[in-house]
Amino acid sequence: MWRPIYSLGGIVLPLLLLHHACWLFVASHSTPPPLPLPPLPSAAQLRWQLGEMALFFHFGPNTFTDTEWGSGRVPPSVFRPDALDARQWARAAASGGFARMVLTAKHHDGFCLWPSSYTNYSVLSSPWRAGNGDLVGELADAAREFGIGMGVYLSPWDRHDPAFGNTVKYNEYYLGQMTELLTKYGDILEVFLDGAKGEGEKDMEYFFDLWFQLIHQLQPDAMIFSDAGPDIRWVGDELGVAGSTCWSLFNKSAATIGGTNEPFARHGDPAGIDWVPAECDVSIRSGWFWHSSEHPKSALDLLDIYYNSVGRNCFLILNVPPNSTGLISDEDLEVLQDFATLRTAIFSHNLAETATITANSMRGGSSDASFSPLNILHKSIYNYWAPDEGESEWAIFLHFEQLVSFNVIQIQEPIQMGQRVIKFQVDILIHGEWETIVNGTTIGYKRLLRFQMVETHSLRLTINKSRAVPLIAYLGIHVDPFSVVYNSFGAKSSSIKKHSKQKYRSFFGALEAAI
Ligand code: FUL
Repeated sequence: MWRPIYSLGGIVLPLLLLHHACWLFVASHSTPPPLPLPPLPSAAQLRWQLGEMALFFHFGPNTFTDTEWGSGRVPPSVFRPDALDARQWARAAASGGFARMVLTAKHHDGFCLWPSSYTNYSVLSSPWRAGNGDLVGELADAAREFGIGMGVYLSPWDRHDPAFGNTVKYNEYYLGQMTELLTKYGDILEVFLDGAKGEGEKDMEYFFDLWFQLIHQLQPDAMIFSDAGPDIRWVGDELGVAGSTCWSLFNKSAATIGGTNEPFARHGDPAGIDWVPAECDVSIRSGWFWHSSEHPKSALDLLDIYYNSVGRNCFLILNVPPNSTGLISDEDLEVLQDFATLRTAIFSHNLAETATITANSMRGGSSDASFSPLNILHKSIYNYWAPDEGESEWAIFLHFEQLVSFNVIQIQEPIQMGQRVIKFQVDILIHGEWETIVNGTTIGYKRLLRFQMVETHSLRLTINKSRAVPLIAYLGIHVDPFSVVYNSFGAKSSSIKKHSKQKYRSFFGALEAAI
């Protein structure tokens, strides 16, 4: 029999209230992320940036003739790397922490490291593998085996091919070769376009727009590198050093290939409408090609370069030229391994993990943990701290139970949401007063800051100025006992260069004692 609902009295009413309470509970949903701030990186640009570093291989006839810029008239018979093993190159990249490899498939001398069907000036005419070799193919296979990306350098300036100087003919030749490289070897993730051309060389026009369209059509995920992008820009020097202010924002239309405006390349443009982050190219030796008289930089030099490139919102492409046997020399391999060990020693310990972390504001309020300041401990840019809208200064506080000593800070923005921070500072509490240890400008993907060792119970990161509400993805607090000028072990560490791995190990001991 039907009865009015109210007549059930004591049972239905509480059930109804419970139902409504549940609804209210379910309805208190999370706050969505703030709006991304354009320009934004593409998926391929994000993938490239997260990889942080690539190895660059300059290799070709120059390796055998002690030359940097080959004339294009050297006979292919000089190319005889009898012990060549592309797997050794790829292993060095993978074990050294490099996400990609880029090979000079053709340098300015015009010699092709793959059997191009448009010229005989290639491996085809050399004694290497009895003229049946294909170095681009061997390296692409090795890259796949070791799980790293592959890229190619195809020099626009060609000192061998007779078509160079004839605009239409040479553009046809160049695009024919580009098509071979981008269709025969699987995924190609970077195309490095070098703007160099010697004085007094023949004049001609490169059809860059056509090149870019074809490259993206054949390899949609390939990053095209040049002075002007379109995907990544040259940083403007060959030292591996970016500007201490470095925006991934840029204006492609204001840049020309082969006519770099260095300050613009180094710093980017905070008002730029294009996302074109910088890549820093530098060689482990003074030359780009291998010369028996040259030796590699030290692991400490590379660490310095890392701070000034990856640590300034850039990507590092480190050239390690294989020698005339076709192998990376042992001394270079040792430096690469030591460089990896140094980075692990410094960055695998984050003192922030021992802190109590708070912030002056949190998006969604205290009942919603989605944008909590605790997110800064996750090693991912996809979890981040977001303050509420409407603040004019933003701060994260770290309190340590025990006194902590450190001399490096690592900060990351979630760049998938756009690059935002314009100005920030880091303070520590000393005898009840905040003292500034670092003033900085841009952060971007990763900012690494070194300073003299400090000791404190409390640290504050303040964002003073930002293009929109600032977002922080990661905060690392580290000890670097190796960098000479920034640590309290200075006297000892200056001698590291002269010593072997053994010596580094004793400094790792010092590091462990310090944390
Ligand atoms: C320069 C070239 O001239 C060098 O030989 C080297 O390839 C370097 C990466 O770019 O412009």
